[in-house]
Amino acid sequence: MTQQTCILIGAPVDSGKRRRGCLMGPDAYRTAGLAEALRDLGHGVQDRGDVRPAPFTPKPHAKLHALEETIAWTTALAEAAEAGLRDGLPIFMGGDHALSLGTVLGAMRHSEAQNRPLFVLWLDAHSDFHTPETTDSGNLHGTPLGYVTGRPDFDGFPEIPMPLAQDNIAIIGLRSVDSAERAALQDTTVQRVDMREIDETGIAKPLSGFLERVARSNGMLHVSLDVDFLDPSVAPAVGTTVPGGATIREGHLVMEMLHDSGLMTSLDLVELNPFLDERGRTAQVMVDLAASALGRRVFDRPTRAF
Ligand code: 6HN
Ligand code: MN
Ligand code: MN
Ligand code: MN
Repeated sequence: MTQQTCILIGAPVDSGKRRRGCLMGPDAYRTAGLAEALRDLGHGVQDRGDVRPAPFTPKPHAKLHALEETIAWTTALAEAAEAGLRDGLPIFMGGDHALSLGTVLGAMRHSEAQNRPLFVLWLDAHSDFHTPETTDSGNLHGTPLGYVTGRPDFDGFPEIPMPLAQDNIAIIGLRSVDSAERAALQDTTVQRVDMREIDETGIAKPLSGFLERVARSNGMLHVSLDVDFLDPSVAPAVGTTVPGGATIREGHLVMEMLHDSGLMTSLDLVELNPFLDERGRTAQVMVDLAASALGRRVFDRPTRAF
């Protein structure tokens, strides 16, 4: 198994929505033993501590919650992501999904410097494709895919160098998409895999199709794992639970396939709200999934094409 240098980066972002608690996420992952699990697999692990937002002045906004703070996090996390990608495989311990405004931006800058295309795998019940104009909730954790694909009205956010190509995005696990997001997504080539497709065909098939495309393009692959991708019965510690989510086995299969592919270059663990957890079990599930993505296996098996 290839050994990696895993760079753990705490991203205690709590500004992407109104319900508080995701700021405790990084320490929950540390407590649940993320670093130890990765070291047990033979990887090098560096915990760089928690990122802080760039300086900002909060300004009230008629609709958007904590806009200035979220912009400040985006600036800081894009830099942390770029630096982390230069040194190894960054794993962002969130924090709510607004952190991906910054981590994907950083990955875009890095892949541009490497002259390799960036692909993004979004494992989520939601599509997070809003713009600051289309969001009804005003919660910016619902906007990162809108931002990185160059949708309008992200005033004040860092400039997007070159929008992420729609063809390079897959969203898997969908079961809660707002009508404005649906309308916008329907005009795109973003690969959308909802729970019905997963029920009908299994999760491996759409995922392998996507991974094949990444491999063919010699792409870099950023994976963003939202806790609510999983069913709330197995992962209750999230503010935006939606019934009918992925099972533990579907989650692990995705992670195992990612590992077999050797393609993943950065990983977000987002939306864990330890205040809502039951004796740390959601944090533990997320640590176990990350370990699967980095090669944890019960038995060795012959490598097969993904
Ligand atoms: N997430 N579409 C809803 C909204 O408020 O815009 C939910 C967003 C959920 C965000 O999954 O990270
Ligand atoms: Mn999300
Ligand atoms: Mn979600
Ligand atoms: Mn919405």
